[in-house]
Amino acid sequence: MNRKTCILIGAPVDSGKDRRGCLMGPDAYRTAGLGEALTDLGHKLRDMGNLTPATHAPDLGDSKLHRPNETIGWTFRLIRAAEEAMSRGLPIFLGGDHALSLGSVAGVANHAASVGRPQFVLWLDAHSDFHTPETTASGNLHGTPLGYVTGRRGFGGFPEVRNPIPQENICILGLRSVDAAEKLALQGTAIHRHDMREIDETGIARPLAAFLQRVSEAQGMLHVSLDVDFLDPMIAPAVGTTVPGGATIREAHLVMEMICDSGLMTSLDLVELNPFLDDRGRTAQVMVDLAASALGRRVFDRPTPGQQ
Ligand code: 6HN
Ligand code: MN
Ligand code: MN
Ligand code: MN
Repeated sequence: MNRKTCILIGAPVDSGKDRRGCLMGPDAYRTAGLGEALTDLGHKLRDMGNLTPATHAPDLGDSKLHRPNETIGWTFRLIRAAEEAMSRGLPIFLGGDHALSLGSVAGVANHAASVGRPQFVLWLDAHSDFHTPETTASGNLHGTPLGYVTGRRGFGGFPEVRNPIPQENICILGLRSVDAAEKLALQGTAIHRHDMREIDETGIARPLAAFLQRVSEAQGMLHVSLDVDFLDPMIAPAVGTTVPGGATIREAHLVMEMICDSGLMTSLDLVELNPFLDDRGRTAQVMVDLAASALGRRVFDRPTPGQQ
């Protein structure tokens, strides 16, 4: 595993949904030892502390959307933070809810375009997060980041997406809760999507290996967005949108270990942790352990079978 400069970017985004608590996420990851886990693996570490949103109009509660202006402020701030961090190392965005990824993904895509490489996104989530502000029924913008970064319409007031992610460069793993409007919109797209039934039937390694192969052949940059609810709630209870039947601890580690073996990951989001709902910090610890697996923690040195 190459030594990297890991840049921790605390983004206590809590405006993407009604239920509060994700703002405590960045400090929970630090408390659970994320920094030490990464330095123990030989990486350099820079902790940028916690960001605040860019100046934005007040949210007056007169919209069907929940706190849209605060999320707009976060998106402006995070695009800039992502662009800056990408030229200095591997940013790890510590959420915060998944509305964080409107900014982190749009920002890393701008960087990829500036160096002439295609951007790919691996979305590990129970949900497809493919709404727009027009299609969302809940009004919760954490359900919209993949809609935004692929350039869907309806994001008035948000920063222009200068480099939309091509649909075929996105892979979603772990799906088990997709709203009717999202399902309809996804049907017409080339987004690679794998639900839990497929993962039960074929295993999680197969779709992931195929995706990583495509990233590698294209010499792409790879952003990984890990939503806590990708995991089964039995092992990761600290999230507001639990859905039964999620990834097991071993499936999740295998995903991270394969990402590590591929050497392709260039940025990472850890999102949706709500420490207020946690059980003695165990969800925060699982997320830290998964990040460590993605960055080189392993029992024995061996490549993924069939690779290298
Ligand atoms: N997440 N589809 C639901 C909604 O409210 O739009 C749930 C969104 C969950 C968001 O997973 O980050
Ligand atoms: Mn609301
Ligand atoms: Mn999500
Ligand atoms: Mn989710």
